[in-house]
Amino acid sequence: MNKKIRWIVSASITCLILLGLSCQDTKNPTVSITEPADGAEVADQVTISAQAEDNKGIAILDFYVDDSQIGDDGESPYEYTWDATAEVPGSAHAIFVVAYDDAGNEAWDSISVTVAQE
Ligand SMILES: [Ca+2]
Repeated sequence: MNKKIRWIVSASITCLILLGLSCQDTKNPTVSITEPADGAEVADQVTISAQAEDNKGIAILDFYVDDSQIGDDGESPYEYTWDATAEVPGSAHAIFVVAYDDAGNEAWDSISVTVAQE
């Protein structure tokens, strides 16, 4: 191997190592549901709000009610409106929000709410 090729090869390997270290995002985002409050009584159109942060940037938040995804939001403020009008009065429901960063790391938060009696 002549000197020039050897230099190119070693420079390329160094670049790959540096690139890998600087680009890899292994830090999970954080997320918390800010509205409604855990244990709240809800009715009609329920706005679900969440705060999410990440060292590199949030890609998207997925919103779930009772294990079914009802929507997502990719821009702050993160929120989605759940239509609870068809739910049984007095019934309890789990609200679950998952946040993903650009590298696919995730975080989640969940609360439970009760649909108000008529
Ligand atoms: Ca991250």
